[in-house]
Amino acid sequence: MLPTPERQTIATHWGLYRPKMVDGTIARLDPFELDKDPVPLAEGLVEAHSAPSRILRPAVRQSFLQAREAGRRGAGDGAGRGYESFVELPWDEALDLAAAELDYVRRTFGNKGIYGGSYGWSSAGRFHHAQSQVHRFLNSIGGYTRSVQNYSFAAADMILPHVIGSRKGLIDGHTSWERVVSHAKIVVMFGGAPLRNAQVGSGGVASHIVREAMELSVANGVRVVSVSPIRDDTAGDNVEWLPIRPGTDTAMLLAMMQVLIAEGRADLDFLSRYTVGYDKLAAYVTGAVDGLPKTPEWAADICGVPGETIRGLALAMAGTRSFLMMSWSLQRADFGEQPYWASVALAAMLGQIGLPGGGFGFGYACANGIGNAIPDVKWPSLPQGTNAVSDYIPVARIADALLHPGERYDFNGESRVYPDLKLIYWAGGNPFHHHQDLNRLRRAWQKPETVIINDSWWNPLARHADIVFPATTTLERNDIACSARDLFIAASHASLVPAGEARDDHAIFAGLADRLGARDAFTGGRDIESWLRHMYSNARQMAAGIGHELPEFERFWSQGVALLPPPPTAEQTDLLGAFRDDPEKHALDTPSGKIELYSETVAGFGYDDCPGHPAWLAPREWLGAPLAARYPLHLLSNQPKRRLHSQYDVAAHSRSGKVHDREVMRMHPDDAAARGLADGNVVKVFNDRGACLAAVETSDDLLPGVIQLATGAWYDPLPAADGDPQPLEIHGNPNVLTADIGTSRLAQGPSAQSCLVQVERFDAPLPPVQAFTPPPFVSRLRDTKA
Ligand SMILES: Nc1nc2c(c(=O)[nH]1)N[C@H]1C(S)=C(S)[C@@H](COP(=O)(O)OP(=O)(O)OC[C@H]3O[C@@H](n4cnc5c(=O)[nH]c(N)nc54)[C@H](O)[C@@H]3O)O[C@H]1N2
Ligand SMILES: Nc1nc2c(c(=O)[nH]1)N[C@H]1C(S)=C(S)[C@@H](COP(=O)(O)OP(=O)(O)OC[C@H]3O[C@@H](n4cnc5c(=O)[nH]c(N)nc54)[C@H](O)[C@@H]3O)O[C@H]1N2
Ligand SMILES: [Mo]
Repeated sequence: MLPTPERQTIATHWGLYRPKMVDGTIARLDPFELDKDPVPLAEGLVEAHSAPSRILRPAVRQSFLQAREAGRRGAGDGAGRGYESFVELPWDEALDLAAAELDYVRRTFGNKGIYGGSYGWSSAGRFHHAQSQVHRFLNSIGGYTRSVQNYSFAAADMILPHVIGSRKGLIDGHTSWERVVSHAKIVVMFGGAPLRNAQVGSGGVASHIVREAMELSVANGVRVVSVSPIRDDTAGDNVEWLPIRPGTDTAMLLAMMQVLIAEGRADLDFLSRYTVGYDKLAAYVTGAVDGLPKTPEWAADICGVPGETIRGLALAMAGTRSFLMMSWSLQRADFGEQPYWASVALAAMLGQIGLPGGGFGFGYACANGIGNAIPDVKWPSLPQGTNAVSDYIPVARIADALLHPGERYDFNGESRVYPDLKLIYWAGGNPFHHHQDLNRLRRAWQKPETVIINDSWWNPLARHADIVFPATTTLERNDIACSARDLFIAASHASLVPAGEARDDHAIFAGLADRLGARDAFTGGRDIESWLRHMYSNARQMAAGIGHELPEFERFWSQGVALLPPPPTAEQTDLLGAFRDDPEKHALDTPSGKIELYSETVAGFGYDDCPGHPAWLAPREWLGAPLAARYPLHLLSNQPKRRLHSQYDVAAHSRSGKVHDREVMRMHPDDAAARGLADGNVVKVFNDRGACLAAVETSDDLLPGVIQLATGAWYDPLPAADGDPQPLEIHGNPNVLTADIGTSRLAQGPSAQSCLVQVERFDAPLPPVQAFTPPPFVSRLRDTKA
């Protein structure tokens, strides 16, 4: 039996909370007492627990059920996905049906016909982490086709190993915030450092650190320059805003290199000792190879930052301790590999990599915890078992795979073939949130024979499924939370009774595993309590390994939170500091052992969309593209302030940010005036891929020509009874507009930020938003003729 907690705790991706219980329900969620900067995202949690759109019982799409009950399956089964009514079924029947579908596919096509990538953030607890559960389950029944990479930083993830031999400085190994703002005199942030985004951290957050870091930069007199299309990406008295056209950072970075070379300020000692390929890159930058010197004036025409400003910034960075911070957003774009490679190259020319608070790093405000000073520890997670299927797809190529099975595609030097996916199982992610070009995804999504999902709400993913299982939420189950970038391990105590007939993902998968002869392989012979005790004992061992004793389980569970001490400032290291100290002993894992400004490997792939050194490649869509004549506005679909992706969009905190129930789209007053628009007007945002409605908010915090519509409004297309391939989306989901094209043949990452649109006033009567109303339910029809 788990002990009754003295101090109840709930762990979310945006913080730890102490629930105040009154009469068996949560009256209030107070932030964890040691959080220096708690955030309001938990406000929706309790409300969403019993929202009308909670999934209460297992449900099956009507025509899918009719077909299966009539013993039919085949092409066209998926045509009604997204628009049909559902039939609620008793648990046993729904589990039988799902198990039969899984069994049919594995017997007929092999386990490779099951797509179980199931990308998504799930919830914070490590045991009930839905992705780990679904992977463990699918492995226990013979495996599945998986996905690699993520939507966050796929391009970076693929290019950085070619350049610095690892992903250090992307997800871990960062020079700490503390060291940056204590040592650097100038910090240049491409894409800024939005506090908005640093609200969250995957796995949870004990204390939010970015506001304090920015305050310390003011106190220390650090010059902070934010190079970004949006001013309020970065807050602070010391922030200089350099507005830049989206997608053009590489041009500016190349021009900064050109200045260093032309002015004799490139650090040739550093370059010769620690890098290879400088000569080839320099020949491109100076124009020796193509007759086009990448001067600040050349770059100014592209990026809109004045040439003198670019020159001044390059020289300022060369003259003092400087740090280059790149947000992940820059690489979720056409040729997103380039700005990242270029930033490493610029940092190398500045010669400060590995010095205290000098050099470069990525994503410092993209999640709380990046740049947190933490010891090198590995917190426990649920073991996922072994996957007997070796095939995979790059995660953002899902629609390509569904539409083009058997076709070849390039990926990081390999020529691969898209698998033939027959069944999709998704738990803990929302592709109708995260994927680009949702009209295309909807077409692709009709192809598989079966779609099974677990979720807690009737969100767009659930509506597009055949079999829907109701999953419990964080509030309804006991769990353990910890984050790879933080110093805490926390209990997450079950505080509310599950809504309706909701079950834990673990119980859902145990029920399926049972039917497929894999119960023991899936459960490992443990119940939930013994899993929690087991995972915690792994954490204790890990902590003991770095000389720290965590409390024994009973005390931990009772207190709710245990912390590791941060490493003393004196023991903190800088990214590539060891390499700088001894480049032979700490050689990088690149072919040369050094930083590769030119990569023979990448050049050898022969990709015109990712050549052998960083280069300016004009994106398909940007303000300088021919298409801008028709679609003159650059859409940035950045992260939402009031929620995590699509999560809890149903609750008041997120909904209070909407106007006329629509998501707010910000635009410059000049762009609004040119279209006769005023604050609060509802507009249609459109391009050749689709159209959505949104409410206008004017702001001179945006560069003219740029509009901003955050992600996460639940996809709400008008019913396409007439088969309209591009139904109007009425809620404000930008992914009906974004392009579903890989960043390059190297990384095949998502490129959502390269997106041109037009905006016009929407004068027709406003269709009511349906996204938060569950789909219609019908009772089961036994008559299945037709
Ligand atoms: N245009 C555009 N698109 C983008 C981005 C962008 O910048 N622009 N950003 C991209 C990025 S970086 C990311 S990471 C993705 C995020 O995309 P996702 O991670 O897919 O988005 P979420 O809304 O967090 O989806 C999580 C889903 O899991 C469900 N869930 C939560 N907990 C549980 C649980 O315990 N069990 C089960 N079964 N389900 C659970 C939630 O209800 C929700 O439906 O979006 C990407 N999409
Ligand atoms: N509140 C909240 N926080 C989140 C999330 C969330 O859903 N909600 N999602 C989390 C996740 S999964 C991720 S991966 C991170 C993502 O973190 P980021 O990648 O940093 O997220 P964005 O908000 O897309 O982009 C930040 C800013 O970059 C700027 N920008 C966009 N394109 C360009 C460009 O071409 N050049 C320059 N210089 N600037 C550009 C935009 O002004 C934008 O506001 O955020 C995390 N934080
Ligand atoms: Mo992400």
